[in-house]
Amino acid sequence: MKIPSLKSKKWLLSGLLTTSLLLSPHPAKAQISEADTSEFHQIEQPIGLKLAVAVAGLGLIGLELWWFLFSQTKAQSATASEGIQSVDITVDGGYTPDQIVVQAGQPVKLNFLRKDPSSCLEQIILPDFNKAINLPLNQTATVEILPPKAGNYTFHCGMNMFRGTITAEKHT
Ligand SMILES: [Cu+2]
Repeated sequence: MKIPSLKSKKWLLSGLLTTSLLLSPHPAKAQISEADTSEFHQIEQPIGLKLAVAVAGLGLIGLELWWFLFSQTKAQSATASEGIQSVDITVDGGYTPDQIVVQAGQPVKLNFLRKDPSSCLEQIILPDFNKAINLPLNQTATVEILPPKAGNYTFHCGMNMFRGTITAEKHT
């Protein structure tokens, strides 16, 4: 019984929408009868607006797609040596790389090299591992973590303005 009621709600909504769309040009139509020359003017504007909205929508979709593809290429896998994985992360106006792929259940050394003097990036916080570390300027600070299972773990600056993700994958 739930599904039909949901469908009827949708029908009701689309019905209301259609009605409001049909009703909205009425004030414009009233004006058209007074002056025929204004007809094109009155109709052109909504079409231009619709086109603008459509173009803006497409632009947003394109931007999202670009962002998705772009951020995918930025992901970097940790290099493993004698059972310990390590990643060098440069801290300069954010984190590079900000997406790190590691193996779950194995220790990971995150070597943060902070080049940015802003206090914003002074602290690095790894909430999932209960770690908050101060990063000295122009020095490498190593943070060791052990992602217990596959999943995403985040790290961020002291004010949570810059973020990065550690993706732990299952053993293969
Ligand atoms: Cu910050």
